[in-house]
Parts: sequence; C-alpha cells; structure tokens
Amino acid sequence: MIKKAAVINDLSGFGKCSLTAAIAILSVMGVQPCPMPTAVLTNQTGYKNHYCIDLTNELHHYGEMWTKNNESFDGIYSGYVAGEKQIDIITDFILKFRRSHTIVLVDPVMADNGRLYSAYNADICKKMCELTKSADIITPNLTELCIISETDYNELISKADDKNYLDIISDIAQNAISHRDQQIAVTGINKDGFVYNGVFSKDESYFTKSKQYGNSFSGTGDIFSSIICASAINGIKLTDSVQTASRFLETAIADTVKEPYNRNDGINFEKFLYQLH
Ligand code: PXL
Repeated sequence: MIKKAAVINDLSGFGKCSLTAAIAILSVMGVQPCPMPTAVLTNQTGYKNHYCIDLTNELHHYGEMWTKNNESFDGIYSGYVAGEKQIDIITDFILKFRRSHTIVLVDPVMADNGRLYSAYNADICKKMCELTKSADIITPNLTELCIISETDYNELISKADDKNYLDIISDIAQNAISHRDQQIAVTGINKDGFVYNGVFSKDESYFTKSKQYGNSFSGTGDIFSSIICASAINGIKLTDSVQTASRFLETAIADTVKEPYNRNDGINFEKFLYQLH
C-alpha cells in the first residue's frame, strides 16, 4: 500500500512554494500527498500584489469527511496558515488522525530573514509555537527558530563571524526541543559565504554545509520540509534526509542563478526532481 500524508498548506499560483512544492516532491518520493488547502492565493505574499481566498471556514470539512470515509495517514505535514483559527483546526486534526506510526511534521511557517510574512502577526505566531510542541519533527528556518525560542534574531546573526556561532545555534535548538523524541531541522543558517542546515535531537547536533548563492528564495523552506517529510515516512533518518535536501537545494539554486532571477519566483527544482526518485 502506498504511504499517504495529509498536507495542510496553501496553494499559490506563483512562487513554487507550499502545495506546489509538496505535491511534486512527496509524489516523486513515492508518498501520496493528500492536500488540505488552507488558502488559495494568486501568488505567494512576497510579491507586490496578491489575493488570498482564505479557507478557514471550509477546513473542518476535511477532517469530518476523511473520518467518515475512514481515511488514515502515515504522515501529517502542516505549513502556511491563513489565520490563527486554522491552527486550532490543525491541532484537532492531529488529535483525530495520529496513530502510533504517524509522523507529524510541523513546518512553523511564520517569517524569514528576521521579518514576519506579511499576513502573519504575533497572535498567529504564539499559536504556531504551541502547535510545534505536538510535532515529531519541526523544520523552522533560523528566524522561526528565534521566534520559537524567544531569541533576538538580529543579536544572534550579529555573532555570525564568531567561531562558536554554530554551537550557539545548537544550544538554542537543543533548548527548543519540546519533548524527548522531538527532532528539529533548522534551515538557512548563513555563515562565511556558506549556508548551513542543522539537525538537532536531545543527544545529537549535526550540520550540513552548502555554497550560498544570493540570499533567500521563495519556496526553498517548503522544498526542504517536503523532502524531510517524505523521507521520514519512508523510514530514512533525519541526518541523511537533511543531507539529501541540502544537496538538492544547492543543485536547483545553482541552476536558477545562471540566468537573471526574481527571488519571489522560486527556484528551478522541477528538472531535478528525478534525483529524488
Ligand atoms: O514559503 C512560505 C510561504 C508559503 N505560502 C505563502 C507565502 C509564503 C512566504 O511568503 O506567502 C502564501
């Protein structure tokens, strides 16, 4: 039987993020994505203009119908939310559908480069931080790790040249682990012209190192989390899947920057998907 994951995220017409990334990546990695769209957007919110169809009032139907139809999931994977109330619905969904083998991955999408996404506010972030506590794996970027751990982002990145910068981040991440079996994969740690991704569990810290091209691209966090999600469902350990995700992003970003690009448009990942098969 094919493994299945409920994927709770938005559908954006441009930006190669959220469900656009998750559906492609889970599929090529042999996991059936079952989309539960939190919102439908003309494009992700980093562009100058966007229009968002907020599905908060529809979201509960998914849990209700999927219960009636006796559906079950090997993974539950959440990302971008269109409001605070959606986080209650996701919490409820996890309670209903989690079984002993289910991998719950929460990508606490809130912010990047020290700034909240335009549709987010402090109340949504507070709830999102609560939601991370129920996850087996969380995949914050460095800004989101700071929000979860109540660390000042600007103060932290001002230490990027310190030789113990990665140790400082390890300590922050280790302290943010909310229960014994939780693992954290942190994306987008910039230092000395490289991008590091970190994996943290109660007794392990591990970093991957990739070349840094440009600053940040739309959707890279979603591609990263989707690879981690499919890999975890396929029984692959997090240190290995973070390595795979780092190499995949490095390849796709190197290809993207060969020509003029707009960071909002995301990266050329489609032509490398076969490498994840
Ligand atoms: O990739 C994060 C993300 C997901 N979904 C939407 C976004 C963003 C980041 O800006 O706007 C709609």
